Amino acid sequence: MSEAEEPVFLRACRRQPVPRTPVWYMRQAGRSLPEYHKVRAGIPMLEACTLPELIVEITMQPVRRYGTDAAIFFSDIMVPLKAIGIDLDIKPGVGPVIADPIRNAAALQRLRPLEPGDVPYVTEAVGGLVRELGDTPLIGFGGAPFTLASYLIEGGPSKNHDHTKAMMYGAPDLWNELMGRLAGITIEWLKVQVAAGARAIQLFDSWVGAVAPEDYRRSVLPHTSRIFDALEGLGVPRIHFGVGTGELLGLMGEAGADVVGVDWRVPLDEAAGRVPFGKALQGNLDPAILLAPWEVVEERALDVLRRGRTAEGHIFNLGHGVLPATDPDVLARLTDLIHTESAR
Ligand code: 1CP
Repeated sequence: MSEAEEPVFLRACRRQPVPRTPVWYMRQAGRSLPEYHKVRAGIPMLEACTLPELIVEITMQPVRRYGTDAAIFFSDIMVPLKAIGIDLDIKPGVGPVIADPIRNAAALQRLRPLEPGDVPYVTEAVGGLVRELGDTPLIGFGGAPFTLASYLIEGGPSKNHDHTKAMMYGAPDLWNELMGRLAGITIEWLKVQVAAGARAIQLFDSWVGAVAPEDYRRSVLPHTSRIFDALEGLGVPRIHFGVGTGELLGLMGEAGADVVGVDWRVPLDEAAGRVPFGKALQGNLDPAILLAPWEVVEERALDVLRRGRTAEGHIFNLGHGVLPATDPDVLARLTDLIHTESAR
């Protein structure tokens, strides 16, 4: 395929001209879709992530329904940690829960490197998806070290990340060892997906907005940069996303991704001025807006589109994941709106 014929999603990631703005949604697969609840019934989340046929079906569901410009692999950021033997579960209505949180050097020994043979179902599922998807690119993804560390140290979802920050501030050697091991695991996890056919990757640092810029620079950036550096030679666009990261957008840009994800708190024209030169932006409609009447959705979505035009490249998305209560028909209408209006 010549470069001119590459899918619009990949071209926007590379800051090339596009005939219309590409659209996909974080959490487009999953809880907001009735067909998802149907196929997942009775199958625990982590088990679902090891079943290639089910992974393919769930990943395809939103692509079929909405005609999004990219698919996101159905898995979870915790799957590679489960695969190396960490005792964890994903509890319905809660999220990841770790049986024995990692808070000292001895516990760190449980974090061994990931090998491709630990996740054969990922290779199989990505291969199956590449066949099903045709031209639509598959986005592989993984958790960034800070966000994974937070789950491992806190033992589950956390509001203030107290224990995590206590280690970051108070035990820098232990912190760096933990972050280094997690970066290594994520590098392997992402490489497996790209080797099997994923055409872009997204690194989720969902909770890193809790960290101040100087601490991000000192304690997070080196580890995250290592991941983007390790993937550079693979030739797939790299997307970097976090929530509440308005003050970190410049530093996240420095970490090395091609595309910086923006949540709904910073308008895209403002965000474009905060990231270094040479970055595309992804975002950033507040997911809660989809619960408002259509006129509101339309007005706000067009505003995102307008502001996105000031960026070097723009991929339309929500500022965070689709909320479970979202009406899928609204997402279908939104996708059509973005496709039509951005082509004018
Ligand atoms: O049973 C269920 O349906 C559980 C809900 C669920 C789903 C559908 C969880 C539990 N994970 C997932 C899939 C998932 N997780 C995807 C699928 C693809 C898609 O986006 O369509 C992705 C990309 C993730 C990534 C993920 N997991 C992130 C980063 C993205 C984000 O939302 O910020 C995080 C933080 C997790 C942890 C996690 N897993 C599940 C939940 C509910 C959570 C968050 C818990 C918390 O609030 O801390």
